[in-house]
Amino acid sequence: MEEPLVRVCHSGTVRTLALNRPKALNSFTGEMHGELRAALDAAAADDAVRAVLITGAGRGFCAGQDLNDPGMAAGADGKPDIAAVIEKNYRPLALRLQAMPVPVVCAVNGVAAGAGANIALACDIVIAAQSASFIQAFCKIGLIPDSGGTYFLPRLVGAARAMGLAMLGDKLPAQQAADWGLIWKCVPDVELAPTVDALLAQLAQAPTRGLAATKRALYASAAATLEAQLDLERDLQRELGLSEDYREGVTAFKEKRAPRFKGK
Ligand code: T3D
Repeated sequence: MEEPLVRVCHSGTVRTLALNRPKALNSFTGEMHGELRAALDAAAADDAVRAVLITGAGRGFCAGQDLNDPGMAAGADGKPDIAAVIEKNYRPLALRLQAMPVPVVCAVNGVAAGAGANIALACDIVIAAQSASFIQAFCKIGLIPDSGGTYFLPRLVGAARAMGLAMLGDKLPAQQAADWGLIWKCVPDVELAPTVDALLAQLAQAPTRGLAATKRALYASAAATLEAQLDLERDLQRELGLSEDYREGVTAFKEKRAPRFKGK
């Protein structure tokens, strides 16, 4: 049987999606995009899923677009039509990740280059192994950071570092990425799996609707006034105040016990 390009595995309430083209450092083909899109849509639609993990098989996380993919769009005139590839694959992927109704953790197990780096940044919490690195490789082939790179980089690390990373394409080691605030955490390689497991266990038992609303509010703040943000916070809290999880959280506090959230 042929290996899937995205390995999907479900354990408890956690859905794991592993990019699975290890010989080409899990670089994206159109086919792999299709599988990832379908897997994310399925996870989003499944009430049994309360956290998603994205990682890579083998020694790399993802080397961005597969530069050998024969499926790379060529326009009618035979010239490359990169906009078509972005429109079909990368744009929907970044937006899908942002809109996931459950937390998405990215475990960066090795090099994350080009769109591979920026798709990691589109996830909610990024943990990297110490041997991993982030490379805005686009400048080496005459392109700009895409897949949200020009959005995420300045917001996460500031304009000066964003510009340096994007214009030089240097390898940023995982520890430095964590020190700069590009990612949540860098851990020794042997601790990546247990750290990620513990994080997923925590997220999968959390009040899922509250986390989804938190994510929505934080993303919205990037382009909002304080007034608009206060309005959004009020509206989201109104909805959450009616949730079962809010009732359970307050009850558990009063009863001095651990809450049992259902994600409802
Ligand atoms: O359509 C569009 O172009 C629009 C979308 C653009 C989005 C983008 O992502 S553009 C950026 C594309 N990515 C790159 O430019 C990164 C290219 N890769 C590298 O620079 C290096 O491979 C790495 C720095 C990521 C890792 O270096 P290293 O020394 O650890 O590994 P390696 O030996 O270079 O690669 C291992 C294998 O993976 C190798 O295959 P081989 O020789 O063993 O058969 C290499 O060719 C393959 N590989 C790595 N990256 C890609 C790739 N094959 C196809 N596409 C790749 N992007």
